[in-house]
Amino acid sequence: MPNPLFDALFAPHLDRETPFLIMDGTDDLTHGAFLREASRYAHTLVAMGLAPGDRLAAQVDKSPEALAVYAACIMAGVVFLPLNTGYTHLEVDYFIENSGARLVLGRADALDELHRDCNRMGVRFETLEADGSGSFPEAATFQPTHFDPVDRDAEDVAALLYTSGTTGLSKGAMLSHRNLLSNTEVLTEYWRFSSDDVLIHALPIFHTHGLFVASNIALLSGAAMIFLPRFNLDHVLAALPRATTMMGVPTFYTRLLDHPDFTKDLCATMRLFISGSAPLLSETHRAFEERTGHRILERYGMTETNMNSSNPYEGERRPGTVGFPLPEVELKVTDPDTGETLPTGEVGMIEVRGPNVFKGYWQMPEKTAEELRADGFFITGDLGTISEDGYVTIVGRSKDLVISGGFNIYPKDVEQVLDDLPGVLESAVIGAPHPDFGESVVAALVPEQGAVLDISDIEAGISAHLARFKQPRHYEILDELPRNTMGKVQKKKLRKTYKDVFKGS
Ligand code: MLC
Ligand code: AMP
Repeated sequence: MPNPLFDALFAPHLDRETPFLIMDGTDDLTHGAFLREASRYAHTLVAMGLAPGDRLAAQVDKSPEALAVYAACIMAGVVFLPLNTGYTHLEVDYFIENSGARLVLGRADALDELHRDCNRMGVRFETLEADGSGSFPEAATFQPTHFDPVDRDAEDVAALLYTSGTTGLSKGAMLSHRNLLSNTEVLTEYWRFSSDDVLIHALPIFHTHGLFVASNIALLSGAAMIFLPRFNLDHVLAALPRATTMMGVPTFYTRLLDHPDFTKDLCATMRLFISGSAPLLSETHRAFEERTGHRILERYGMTETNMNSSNPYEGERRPGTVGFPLPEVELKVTDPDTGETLPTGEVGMIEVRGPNVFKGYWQMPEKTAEELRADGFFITGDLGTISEDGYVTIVGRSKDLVISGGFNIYPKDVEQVLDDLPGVLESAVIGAPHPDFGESVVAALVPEQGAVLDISDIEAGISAHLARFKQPRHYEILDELPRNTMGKVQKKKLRKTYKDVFKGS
């Protein structure tokens, strides 16, 4: 019986007692041990009444057990919905409600709020802690260690990943077995991954980068992962001499470069550093090569499409570019107004088509139609150009989006919360260059007539509603927002005015 992701990522390793998750300080896990754990979880999902196609939402810390939940979902045909651990319970409520999740896995510290919300919504709640304990793994203790995978079609949805939008409404991107597997196969070959590799995994596993790019590639190739709970500089420095590859957001690389212990010698066993999720500055690329002799390989992707383009493994890794469209991916640059393909070298909207492109947004056909053309091209919202020799460069975004340390923040999400605070007439949220996070959030606030705004009140007022990473790091109080003749807020002007607020921070 076919189950495309199971057959490719898990089946070959079922009885392999080869290193899979190398843990710092706790027990390492072999491929076999990981899959036995995942099998017990898959039985537990069935025992809890989940059927193929049901959604499981998980807001849990990174751990082997959390990754095993993903694997269990694939085995049982359950749609996996991972959530940023930084989200407040109010943010999570929306995802649970919108997806119609049958089961929510959370941390005990969320018990009071999230558990209560789940009770209200009639959704089952179980716990999974960072150390692998909790009511869910407990329920799995005596389940069998073999699970016959549920039959799945390549077009069946394997995961639902929410991405916000310029309207402030989060949309669940439906990713099928084919979407995920085709991209994993292409990338594994493009980046030459094999069972000899040891990948430093310091990314979160609730996003495309850490889950589908890093973990799926390791599984397909049989590579091991040094599985760190988060990006801790000392732990990454300690891991480097045991590793061959690393994947990260640009903040990983700037932080490494800022540390005097990060040397060429430390990278002696490394063959490849990969960067993505946000623009890598050319100066970082050059400084990295000077320090280590390695040219970072930059690639470009997004939640809806997985990876679209990559600099080559062999050949020139050109700083400031995201390389060539990947095999099987068509990438074109179009006129944002007409959709016509533009001549080589011109800047326009990047559109992509291929087996990597998602199936659409969960129960939002009209949103899907706005971004996914009938001919299969997805309108990315990224502005770019293709050079004569085929390199793609991203020059900006048409979507109103801030990318901070690889996390996406949609200004509308933040503005809606700010506008609701007492004394705030209106707000405008922008991104400004930040030395550590690449970009960080700035809010311009206009008080209601007669009101005096106190920033600490504002900060307290938003903290229950917005994940910490979305919260503004700098505020400006203005008499009015700059507007054009049509009355539209001139964010470009605000970005220019406040471009230096994080300089030196
Ligand atoms: C943490 N904080 C952030 C933040 N991460 N604030 C803004 N932006 C971020 N990215 C908050 C913390 O809550 C903390 O709040 C403060 O900032 C300082 O935390 P820190 O200790 O410096 O942060 P750290 O834990 O080191 O995290 C930084 C990071 C992490 C860059 C290592 O954010 C990270 O791992 N980012 C990767 C994101 C990612 O995987 N993106 C892929 C998306 S998929 P306080 O209150 O203490 O000040 C995608 C598609 C593709 O985009 O192409 O890949
Ligand atoms: P997400 O929705 O979290 O998947 O974020 C996807 C967005 O991240 C893309 O649409 C781009 O704007 C941005 N992105 C990803 N990789 C890169 C890159 N290498 N350079 C510039 N932007 C990138």
